Amino acid sequence: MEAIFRHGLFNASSLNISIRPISLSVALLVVCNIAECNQRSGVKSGTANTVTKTEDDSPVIVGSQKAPQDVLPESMLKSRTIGMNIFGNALFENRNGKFQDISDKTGTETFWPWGHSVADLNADGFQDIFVTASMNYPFRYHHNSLLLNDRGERFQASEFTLGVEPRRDLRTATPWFNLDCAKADSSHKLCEGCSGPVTVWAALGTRSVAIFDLDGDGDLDIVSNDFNSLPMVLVSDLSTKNGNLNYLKLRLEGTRSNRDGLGARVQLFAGGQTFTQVQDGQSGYLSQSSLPLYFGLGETKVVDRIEIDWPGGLVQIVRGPLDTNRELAVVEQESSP
Ligand SMILES: [Ca+2]
Ligand SMILES: [Ca+2]
Ligand SMILES: [Ca+2]
Repeated sequence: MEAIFRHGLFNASSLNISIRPISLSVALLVVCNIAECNQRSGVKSGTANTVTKTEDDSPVIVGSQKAPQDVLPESMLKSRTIGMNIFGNALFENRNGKFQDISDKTGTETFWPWGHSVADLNADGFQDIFVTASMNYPFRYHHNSLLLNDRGERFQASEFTLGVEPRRDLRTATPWFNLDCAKADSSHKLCEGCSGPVTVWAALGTRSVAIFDLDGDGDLDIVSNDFNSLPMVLVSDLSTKNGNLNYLKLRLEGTRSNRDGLGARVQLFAGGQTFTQVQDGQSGYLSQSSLPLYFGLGETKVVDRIEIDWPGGLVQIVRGPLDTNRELAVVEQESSP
């Protein structure tokens, strides 16, 4: 299956994407943060698999008598000085109520994240991740990441093969502020060696990203919010390139619980497989995607059954066969049948 993202605002040349699969069979939690020594949110223990946090956010190791170098995640050990690195993503696997960091072995460490949005960008039934990155002035540019889920086993960094990077015209920076080195700003450190007006540039940086079907053609598109710069609109051509695209959008309408069914757990049964999603608002950091749940179905064309566990406690069953490639609205029942 192939798909391509086109920079809608920038007319960047499209790149063919070899889209690989994504979806995880167990509950997973992705945590992104960016921090230096006194801002980290915790480290895991080597034996107790416990994540903790101190009041001043300094790192702490729980449940282990091992030396730090024996218990810190692999990604932290790549720094020469512990505590002076950027602490990137952490992907925690829920193992019967205890979480284990699997970010390195699953390929989810991107080293400079701001936030992430999760959706099935190639509609293969496995959830993919878009991770925003970069820090603007005075830091260097860092690319955004698109991690394609390789059938729940690991993620493949695909931002360059899918056309997300590089940006239009290879842009990595933008004018940030001006200095008058002849007068008011003459003592500024950046005026050294300069005697006239100076424009200081900064690296571009993406903060948030929303994923939804922007043009209503059945594939998921991406819109980013870039700090002090234009947004990026990444338009997918999956629906035109893949004549076998199969998906179902599910819009929940709550009655007894809440209007949009936030908190509902949905299981979709199709082709002998079970697809599970939670109506969590479909949101990344500082962004809000559209609410219909988007189920990529891979090769499956008919849905056999949908089970919705509404937050009010009612379990509702929608019996099939149900046609795909459309939006289906389900209204919460007033009571169990
Ligand atoms: Ca996918
Ligand atoms: Ca679309
Ligand atoms: Ca499209």
